[in-house]
Amino acid sequence: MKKFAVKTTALLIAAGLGVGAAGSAFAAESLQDVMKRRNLTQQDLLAAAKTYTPSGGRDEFLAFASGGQSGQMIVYGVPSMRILKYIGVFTPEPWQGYGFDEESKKVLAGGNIDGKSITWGDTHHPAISETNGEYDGQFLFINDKSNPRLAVIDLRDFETKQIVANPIMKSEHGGAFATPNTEYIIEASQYASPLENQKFYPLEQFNEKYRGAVTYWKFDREHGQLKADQSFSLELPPYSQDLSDAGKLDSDGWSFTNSFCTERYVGGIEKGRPPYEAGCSAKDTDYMHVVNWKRAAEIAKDDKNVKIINNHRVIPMEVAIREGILFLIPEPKSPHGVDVTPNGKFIVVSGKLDTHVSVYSFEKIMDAIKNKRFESKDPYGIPVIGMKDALHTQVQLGLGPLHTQFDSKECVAYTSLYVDSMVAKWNFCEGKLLDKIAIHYNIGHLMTMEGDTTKPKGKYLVALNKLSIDRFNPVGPLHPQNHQLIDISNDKMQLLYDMPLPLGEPHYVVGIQADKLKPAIRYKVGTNSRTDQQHEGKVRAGEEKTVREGNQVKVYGTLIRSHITPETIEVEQGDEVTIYLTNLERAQDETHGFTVSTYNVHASVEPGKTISVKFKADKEGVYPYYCTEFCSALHLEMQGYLLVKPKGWKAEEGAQLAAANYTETDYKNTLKKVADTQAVLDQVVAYITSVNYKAYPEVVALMEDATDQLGKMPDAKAKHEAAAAKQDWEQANLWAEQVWQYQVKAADIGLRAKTFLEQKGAK
Ligand code: K7E
Ligand code: CUA
Repeated sequence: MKKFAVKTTALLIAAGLGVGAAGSAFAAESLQDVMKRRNLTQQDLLAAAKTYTPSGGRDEFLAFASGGQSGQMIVYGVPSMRILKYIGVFTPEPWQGYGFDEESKKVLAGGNIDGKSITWGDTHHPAISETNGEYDGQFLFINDKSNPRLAVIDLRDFETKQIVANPIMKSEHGGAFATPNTEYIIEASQYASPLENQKFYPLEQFNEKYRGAVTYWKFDREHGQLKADQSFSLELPPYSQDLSDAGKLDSDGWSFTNSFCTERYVGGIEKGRPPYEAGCSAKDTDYMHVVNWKRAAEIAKDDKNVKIINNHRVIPMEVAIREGILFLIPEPKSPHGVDVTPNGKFIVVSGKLDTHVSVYSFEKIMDAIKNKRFESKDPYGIPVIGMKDALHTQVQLGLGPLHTQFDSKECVAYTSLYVDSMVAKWNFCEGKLLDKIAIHYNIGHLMTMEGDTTKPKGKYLVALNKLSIDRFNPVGPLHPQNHQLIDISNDKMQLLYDMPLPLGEPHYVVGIQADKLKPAIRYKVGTNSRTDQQHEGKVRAGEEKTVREGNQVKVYGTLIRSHITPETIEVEQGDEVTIYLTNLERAQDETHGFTVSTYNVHASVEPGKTISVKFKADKEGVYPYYCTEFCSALHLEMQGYLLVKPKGWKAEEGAQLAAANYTETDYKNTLKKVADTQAVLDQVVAYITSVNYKAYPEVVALMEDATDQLGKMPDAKAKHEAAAAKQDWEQANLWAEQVWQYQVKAADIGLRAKTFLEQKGAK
């Protein structure tokens, strides 16, 4: 450590590059100079000042974006638009061992459908758990449109904990949407198919045998799990159900799901008919489904009200009609986006092929239902409420309205206009257009901070654009996605920043006030992070062991800077090997990784976590294993060998490891180095203990780690002294070197603690 620093400085001086000289050359440039050199306007500077986050600064909001066809999620900060994390969800994500250690493989296996593993997903709509209609920052949900699945991510560690497959759908789009207290996560089908999912029915039987559905997944907040046995669905007509939203406040207990292709058009060219796009958009209106989910949840509990399909409780349409829990309302031409206003009084629907947004009044809808004022029934007998009986207002916004989000200012909404490539700001109470801003290009969803809750936070809007065309340096025919940040704190919207997203096409993103999140610093030692339980493979320092039962070899090991215990694993060809590893670190961010050459295993082991990797040692040979995360100065030395011996192999009698022939002088030099380092260490410790370091939990954790490292010193010291007494300079020197290793690691931690305390101005 110290040695490296000295060397680098010496090199710099030798090269004649004083740090001060280089710094002052830049300091001479004024703001005006920079503006001229980089061709920046006053407007640019203002935008920069609104987004720039100085080094070490934090963002006010965090955004969770779906990764579209990447099957993952992307976390970034607002307003800096800095990407903070990719979360592996439906697709293996090697950097965090997702899909390469046993614990995460189990999570992914939860998404198997009919026993088949599906390692990709089309993630669309993230949702944050809510309490009383407000984000509570505890859990995140995301759907997979292609393979109808839903995932749960715990926001304490930003890891995926559960994936469930929908038992009756073949595709789903209208998820995930949380009810105001996260009682249920709503998931609606998209392309109708037979609910039994097992049998073939020809397209000619579409109207009779194909069905849509909406599933209400029960969420058990205490265990952070979706409960399949307490979940239920509502059978729906074979319209293409689209997005959903849960009612809130006044409309709590109800949910709204729109649809397109209520023409029930099928066939297309191969059946001698026009394509789907023509047949599915012929009518002037489609239907919004209005569901009383609170009543439905009660009804679903009674066996006589449900059909059990694939072990799942489904309320048939006739029961829903009989019980008065399902209604339809016409909505204009190929609707998309259904968004309940923060006060819960209105439902905003956009028609992709209409220039209006339609604002429905929940009060009027309830009035029509109460007075049985229906204009007709659909072909399945579902009562249809007349549009005029439900509409509050319609506002002409522009071409291709899609999605709507809300401001902290009362009655203010923002709607994306796909065809116009604009965002419209408007007032949903008075039905008035307020402002428009051009975006680049073809916006899909948009997001305001906590903009789909009962208490939107305003300030920023992110436009999720479908094309970026000329916004970035081209990187081949496929350009990055573009999230554009817009300032909405004033009457006029202002474009602030273009952010390229290089991982899939995010459809939707949710933004939460960052201070609502309370991510953990480390796990309780021995935690299986995917289940939150103590891991069967955990061990403490000194308890490491290898156990063999038949051809099953289980290695119980630990990781701590810069050492993997054990450093040699010997097995026979054909053995089934499981390696459990516990990270014993307490210091913040002190993660180790683990892999074994060519066995396709990898794990990311954060402080306190226990993981396991499993493989069959099917080839004889020598396989290095090592830590994959640069964790300390001697990270590269954090290594070991898996030795796979052919069956029946015997070691040669008296064979020995090669020695380096260290001398007494080497030993003495090492002792000197140890003494010098101790002096540095003493200074650091003196400083830390001279201030109130105990007031800082981060530092207390670091000190525990340092004490751990130093605690190992006496043993190594006794060993080098004993070897020296026997004039075994080889052993003496190496054990003295090991003492120095412990010192270096303690010094590394100590210096980090010291810097931290100095920055915090500890007294
Ligand atoms: Cu409009 Cu899948 Cu939410 Cu895309 S959906 S835009
Ligand atoms: Cu541990 Cu690198």
